[in-house]
Amino acid sequence: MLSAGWAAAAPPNIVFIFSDDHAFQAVGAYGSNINQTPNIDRIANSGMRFDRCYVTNSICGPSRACILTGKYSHKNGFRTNNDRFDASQPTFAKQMQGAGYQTAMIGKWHLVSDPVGFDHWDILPGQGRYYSPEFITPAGRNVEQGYVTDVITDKALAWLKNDRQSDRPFVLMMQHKAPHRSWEPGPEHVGDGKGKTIPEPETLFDDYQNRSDAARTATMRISQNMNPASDLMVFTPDSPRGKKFFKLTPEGTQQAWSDAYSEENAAYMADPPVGDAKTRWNYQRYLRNYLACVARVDDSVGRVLDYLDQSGLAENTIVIYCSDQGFYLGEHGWYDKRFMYEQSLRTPLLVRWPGVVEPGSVCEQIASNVDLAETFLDAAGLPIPKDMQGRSLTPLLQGETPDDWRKTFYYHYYEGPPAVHTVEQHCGVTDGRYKLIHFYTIGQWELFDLQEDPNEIRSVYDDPAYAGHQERLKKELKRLQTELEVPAIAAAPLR
Ligand code: SGN
Ligand code: CA
Repeated sequence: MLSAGWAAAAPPNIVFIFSDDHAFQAVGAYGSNINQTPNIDRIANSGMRFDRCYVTNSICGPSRACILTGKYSHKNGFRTNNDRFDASQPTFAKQMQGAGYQTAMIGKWHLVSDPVGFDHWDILPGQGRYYSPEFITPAGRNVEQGYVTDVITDKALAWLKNDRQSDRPFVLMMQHKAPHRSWEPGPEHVGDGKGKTIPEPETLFDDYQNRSDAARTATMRISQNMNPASDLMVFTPDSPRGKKFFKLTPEGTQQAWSDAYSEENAAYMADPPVGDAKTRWNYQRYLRNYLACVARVDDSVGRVLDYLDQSGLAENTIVIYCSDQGFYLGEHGWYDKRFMYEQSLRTPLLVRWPGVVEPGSVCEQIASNVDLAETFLDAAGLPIPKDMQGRSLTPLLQGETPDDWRKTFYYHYYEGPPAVHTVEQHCGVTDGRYKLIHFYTIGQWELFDLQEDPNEIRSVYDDPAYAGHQERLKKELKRLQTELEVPAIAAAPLR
């Protein structure tokens, strides 16, 4: 059973609340100027906010595989969303289950093979649906009525109430689909934001100059790459998209939807905006829907925190809020993720651990999704396998920074064109201020100084004033590739 570690006297439970594509810019605790997240902020207020939590590969499946294994994509084999997770490999879940923890995985999984290492699993197929979502369990498939964020929360609470064994510590992974594209708000929030104007980011009209070709060739522009009907809810109830949508929604949704959108949609269809006006219109509608999806995730967090309080579990339960990666909310004129630029490299990470984490604390050290597996094992007092590539966050959570904590971070994105959004493959290194990116399939580099250029709109690669940093980071990139055993990429063709 549970091994003798520093926490073994009363091994803590872990509730891991995960969302999909939730940008830190849309979290109150991170200083959002576009929305409020009072419940997610409860975790920050009673725990620690990580301001530099970087993902190893900013995309869904790879982030999940990284979290399970504590390894980079090239080690766990899940580099792109087209891969299949090799479920025979070690994961923190298997190890914790083997040590006596009760383990549950509920919600979005996206790793193709069935979950292993979980006593209970109830997952969405692939991306899942917002309304009337289908779920897969070991016993088969079921379609559930209602809105996906609510259904996942209900299932997680039901597991805590009915299936949890009080004599075992547990790990509950509650993994939301929201706020992933196609940004369909739930019934409670469908009217949110009507008539309000959301502030625009400084780089909404980015011209993609002074950088490599990669930013310019990516197809994730709010101005051009959004489909009005499927991305922005510009449809009528009797149009093909409208019919498809309302077929799945509960009674009453159509009225709420009509109150919220039909007038604006009619105006849009009569006289579609063009040029900058189109970008602005799309941005407003995109953000309105996205933030309404976030609002329900926030409600879900509130329900779970309330239950932990009421049940008395809160005291010995670590609660984590995290997203699989960051997201563009109009920065660089974009939606989606993938790039090593800040908005998608960083993901929100908030950790509450009563008696261990100082309430309201902030950590600026470089943390990562690759650290979570080791953190869970360490918190449980279990040994950390030598081949995991992250590091337990427990010292940081206790307010101490080990002298040899990482000063730099390696990133690698593999899902290049022709995959959706046509973002060139790249790898890179950052020390939190300077960032070197190598788009190796097109033979181009970028270097950013985040202090001088926080919006990352002017690469200083080959600028003599930055020659020292360029040289230093190139060496560091090589050093990290060697340390992390990244296979040589030199063979990749130059296009
Ligand atoms: C879908 C989305 C893309 C998104 C990928 C990956 N298109 O293909 O916009 O980048 O998922 O997202 S959609 O029209 O189907 O919404 S991820 O979070 O799973 O990596
Ligand atoms: Ca995602």
